[in-house]
Amino acid sequence: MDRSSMKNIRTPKNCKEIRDNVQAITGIYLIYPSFDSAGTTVRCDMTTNGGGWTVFQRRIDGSKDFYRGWRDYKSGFGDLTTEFWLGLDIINVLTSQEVVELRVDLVPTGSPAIPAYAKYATFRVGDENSKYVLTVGNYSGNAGDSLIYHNGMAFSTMDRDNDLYTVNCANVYHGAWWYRTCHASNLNGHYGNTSYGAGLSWKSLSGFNVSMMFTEMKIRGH
Ligand SMILES: [Ca+2]
Repeated sequence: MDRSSMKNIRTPKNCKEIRDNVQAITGIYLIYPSFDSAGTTVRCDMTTNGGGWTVFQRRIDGSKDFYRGWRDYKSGFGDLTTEFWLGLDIINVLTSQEVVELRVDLVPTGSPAIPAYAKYATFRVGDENSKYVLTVGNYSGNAGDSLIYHNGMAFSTMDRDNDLYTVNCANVYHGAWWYRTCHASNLNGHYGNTSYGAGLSWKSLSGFNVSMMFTEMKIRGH
């Protein structure tokens, strides 16, 4: 088999192209975003809402520490089979090479644990020079819109205070996010923490004292 010609055939730039052309099972795949000829492994959700979603954030069991600094959020960390943050640089590329929608899947802790979602027809993350500024809008779903509050904000981490509050929101709420003064959602917060705003909050669904047991943030081209 001529591997170079294989590669020419199979250079999907995202999970949607994999779903359309190759495979429709949720799992780990190699994609070829425009900047990276070597390819990048990602998790593809091929099940939810028609599939084809490139997942960039996942919390399922608290096994990974998300209280990390700028360099880790820039480059990504974790394990694609369990919990991870894909990385702000790659999120910037994936949301710049085409127009994408964002889907946020949530399962709050509690009984019964009822899944909910928020979808945004507009979603873009800027480059590092912009401090990964968030552009988000055109909400639909049943979780409520707890992201619009963060529209236009830069990303902040424990070691980079880019928010509008007197101190660093990332320190106060044990996370990393597009904090303002400070948040309406905090999905990179402290897993299982039910202190005010410190857990995986999504205010419009369950306030500030419930932490999600499951979160996924994912994108797909229109
Ligand atoms: Ca501040």
